[in-house]
Amino acid sequence: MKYSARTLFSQALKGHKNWPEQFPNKEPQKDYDVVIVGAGGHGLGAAYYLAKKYGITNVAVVEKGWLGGGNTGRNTTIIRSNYLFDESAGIYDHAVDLWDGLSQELNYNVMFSKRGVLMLAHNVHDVQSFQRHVHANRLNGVDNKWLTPEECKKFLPILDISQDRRYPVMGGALQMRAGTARHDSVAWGYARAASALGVDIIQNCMVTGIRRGKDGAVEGVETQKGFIGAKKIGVSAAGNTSVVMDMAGLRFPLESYPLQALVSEPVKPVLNCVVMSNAVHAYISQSDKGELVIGAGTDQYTSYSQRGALHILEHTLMSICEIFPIFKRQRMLRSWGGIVDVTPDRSPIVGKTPVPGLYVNCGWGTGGFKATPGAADMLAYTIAHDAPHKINAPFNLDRFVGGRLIDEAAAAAVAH
Ligand code: FAD
Ligand code: PYC
Repeated sequence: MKYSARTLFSQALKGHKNWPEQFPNKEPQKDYDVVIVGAGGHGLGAAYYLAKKYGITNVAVVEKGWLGGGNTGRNTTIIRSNYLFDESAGIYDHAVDLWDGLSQELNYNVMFSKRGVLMLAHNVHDVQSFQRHVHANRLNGVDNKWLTPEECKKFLPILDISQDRRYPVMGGALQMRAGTARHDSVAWGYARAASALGVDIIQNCMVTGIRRGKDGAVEGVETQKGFIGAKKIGVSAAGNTSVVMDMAGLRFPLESYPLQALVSEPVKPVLNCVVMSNAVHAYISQSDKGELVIGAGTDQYTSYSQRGALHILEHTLMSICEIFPIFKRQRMLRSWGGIVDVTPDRSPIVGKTPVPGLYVNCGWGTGGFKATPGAADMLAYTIAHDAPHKINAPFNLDRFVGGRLIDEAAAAAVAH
């Protein structure tokens, strides 16, 4: 008998000591108060906060694959809150605050490591833009400071700051509360904690339809395991949101793109922080195992495939070597891709939809891992109160009608 890679992977997970006792893969009941579509960090976290903060425990998280197998398990784990606009500072910094106590909250080590994120400036535009970010961040109480090339070098000794390079380092913005976390631990930590509070996690169960009553309100979801009734539905299905929303008759302002990453063979500690270079398009950190973790750019073409084009990886590695010639002979171990859904202003949508009882968390694009606890908290709040919290209120769907965009794409000059 032949097994797919996915089957083998899920069998390997079952062999893990925490499986299945601590993450029971339930069969669905007939009815729930809330069904969350998508068992990524955001969906599992929302289920956890619904149960923990609001006592809503009759909740199911319905997942087409395995928990954490989407973007949550595929990203480069960069956590930071150094965005330009006030609204972004509100939601991303709320997330960074929650990251701080998350291991204790979940009793599961998510390995949040505040090793600092250094964003390198290579031209006058970068310098002006990053300094503007530093000022805006500080006005919002978000830590971020400007470093000269010498200060960058002092902080990151392997950095080459000679000014005759093709992309000279003209300075950098350093956020010290920023860093990385262990991505699958986040999904598993939320899953275990939610499950312990009574939440059902139903894997291998794709949602294929959203049933609405005569009054237009949601009644439940059609799935591969049959109909599951729900008074409220929260959709947190990154990359696939437009497909799921279409099931409710809604057209969403989203495009889905593959986004890739890759890791090198493990090496001894060499990189003490996260480095981002928007102009050259290189993002790199070193994992606790020693692998260099490298993020690529999105493909140019829309797709729902969890793999991207080879030339994107090639470009990424050229960029990394441009900034760090020291890595030129480093061998790569593996690469993978995920699907990210992006909005026109590259800011997320977290809130109510025009369909009564249907809520959404999407559009985090290339940058939603950092937001996981904050987004989950806000989705849970919105579902519990049938109204957004003041932090996620600006990230509503209506802004694409009214034009009150939160244009972080223009602010950063790249999608990240
Ligand atoms: P996911 O983890 O993708 O969860 C959504 C789940 O919904 C999936 O498990 C999927 O299977 C499920 N689903 C979809 N459709 C259905 C359906 N019909 N029925 C049932 N289930 C369904 N962000 C950062 O902040 N920092 C980074 O460094 C970073 N790097 C990235 C690098 C890569 C290569 C990628 C792909 C993404 C990166 N991101 C990063 C973005 C980040 O990973 C995502 O924004 C975030 O993980 C989204 O979390 P989620 O829980 O919403 O989505
Ligand atoms: O959001 O910081 C980010 C990021 C870096 C690479 C992909 N996303």
